[in-house]
Amino acid sequence: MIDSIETKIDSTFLVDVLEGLRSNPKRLSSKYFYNEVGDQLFQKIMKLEEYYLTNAEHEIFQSRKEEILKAFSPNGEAFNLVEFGAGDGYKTKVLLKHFITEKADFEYMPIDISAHALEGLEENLKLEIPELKISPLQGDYFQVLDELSHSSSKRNIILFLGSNIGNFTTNQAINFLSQIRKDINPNDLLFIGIDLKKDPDTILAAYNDKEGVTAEFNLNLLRRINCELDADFDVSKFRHYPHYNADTGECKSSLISLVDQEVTIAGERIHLKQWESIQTEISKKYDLQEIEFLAKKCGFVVDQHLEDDRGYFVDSIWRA
Ligand code: AVI
Repeated sequence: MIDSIETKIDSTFLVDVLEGLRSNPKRLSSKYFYNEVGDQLFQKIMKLEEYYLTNAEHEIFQSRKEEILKAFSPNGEAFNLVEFGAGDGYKTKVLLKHFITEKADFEYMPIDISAHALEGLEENLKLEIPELKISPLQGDYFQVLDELSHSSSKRNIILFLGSNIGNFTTNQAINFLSQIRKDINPNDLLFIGIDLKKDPDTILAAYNDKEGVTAEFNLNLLRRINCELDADFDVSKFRHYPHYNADTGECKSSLISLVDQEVTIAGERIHLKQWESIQTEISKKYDLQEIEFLAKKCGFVVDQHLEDDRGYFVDSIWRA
């Protein structure tokens, strides 16, 4: 049964989902949140009052853009601005516009696995900042970065914004950042946005908004599995459950099964007990000491921490 269905559907997605749901505790990877509906919901989350991360990073860019350009190009040297997973460019545009005004010699290179996302971004930026030199690069981050490091003599500045690093466990973060370190040249920089530890109520509210957009974002994963993997989750029998552990800085989101139930995915039956959870996302928060430890562990030296006024978020500049 599974074999015949597997030929019509994304087999990596299916294997990951089945493996996660056979585990104890059950888990699903947050990387699967981002189908078309998931992308739209995430755009909505970023505009929510409670989701302070976007505004905090936007504020840092707005208030520190001169310093940022000075760090990227101290003597007017040319550079490549390479962004991992650029999204809609809302925050990055603040820097791009400033760099253009200051006549900086740079090329913007957003990298994304999705050609569709890159096309949209390029179109939008060409309209809004016609003078911008933009070269979108489609593919796996590390493959693209490795090729770029060997083919371009210019300094590469890697942007990894929005606390995307928080969606990794500590070990995954160490592997990911060490891989970046391995792929870049000695003069290159990593510019990384990280959400900081703060009042647990503020953090929890960001992942449990009043409008229920984040709940929909989480539940959409089950809808996606229903559509793409021939499954029969009854979404009304699950509840979005975010919880924050101030000791570890981990804000985890789960889906709680409200009843004892069975679901079928590509012909395989999975049993869920009442109140059993499916872990779907980790959004880890750090403090500055932990960030410095992480940088060192991955072979980087921290040059500068740029924080917003409330001390909610930091953009950190790491040297190879
Ligand atoms: C993409 N990532 C950094 C977001 C976060 O804050 O972990 C995803 C998100 N999940 C729920 N709200 C936003």
